[in-house]
Amino acid sequence: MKKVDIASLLPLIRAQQRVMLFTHLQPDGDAIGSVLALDLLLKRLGKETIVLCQDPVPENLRFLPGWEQVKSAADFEEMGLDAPDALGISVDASDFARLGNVGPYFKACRMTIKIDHHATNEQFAQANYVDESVAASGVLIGRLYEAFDEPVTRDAALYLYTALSTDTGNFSHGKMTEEFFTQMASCMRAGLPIVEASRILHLVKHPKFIKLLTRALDSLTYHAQGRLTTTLLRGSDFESLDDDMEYAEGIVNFGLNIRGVEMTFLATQTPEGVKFSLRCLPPHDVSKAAAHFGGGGHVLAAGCTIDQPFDKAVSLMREHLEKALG
Ligand SMILES: [Mn+2]
Repeated sequence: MKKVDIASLLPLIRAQQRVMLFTHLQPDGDAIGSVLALDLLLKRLGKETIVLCQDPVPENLRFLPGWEQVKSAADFEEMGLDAPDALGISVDASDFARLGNVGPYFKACRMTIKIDHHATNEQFAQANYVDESVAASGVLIGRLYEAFDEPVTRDAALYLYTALSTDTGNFSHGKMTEEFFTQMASCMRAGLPIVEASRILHLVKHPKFIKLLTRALDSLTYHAQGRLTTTLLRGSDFESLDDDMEYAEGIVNFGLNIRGVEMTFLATQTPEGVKFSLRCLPPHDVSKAAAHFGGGGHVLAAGCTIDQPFDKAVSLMREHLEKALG
């Protein structure tokens, strides 16, 4: 369970012919982009590989060549393979629980490596290559291409760009460095169709998202002299609570990205109670408010659930944040 540098990964990878790749449940662009880029690299090194993830590849990432290679636990069982003589590599999963139902296959591998960039980190592999200073796990995979002296091809460029642009909100936040843009330059050199890909990844939204966004913005209210906003999604705003909930992802940011606003929340009615997504700008800290109500998260982005009637929960949170703003 030790932390290692990139140089010590190379002999571990060279030593194994079969490699099983893993990424986290509810995979995002960094998860899928990084794991497919690594898969491609390993295939070029002559390895037999398989990629496992608990959840399916999201629809907006299905433009990536070979996305179908990401298999579920059920797919793997059907194939009738077994793990023990393989090298297992986990990519972009901060802790073991994030591997979900494919975790046991990782644990069953003869040798395990973890590659990740999260600040909160569980070193659950035998060799852990963790670097919190990079914006995306994709940057670490880019380093592996360099270390193995393998050129970035057009497909690899699509994968790496997907990883790097997803975790930085299309190059608008996160740990963007000179190395980060040098890797982007390699992607451009390889013929990355950046305009088409960024449209698919970052501009085009699902009609269900637009519908929920409309409802949420309709409810937008200013408090604390315009420094705090609130947006609401009630049960009646969803066609079907289970199916539509995932499309509300990202809506909370619209309440924050308004001139003069320093803090916001989106309240969503769920079967478990009222779910709050909190966002703020420095020097504020919404993780404290989330923790106060039994949730958690980061300083600038946090969440919690309050098991109260909708309007009651909303005013509890609003009053709490008004106090926090001072
Ligand atoms: Mn990531």
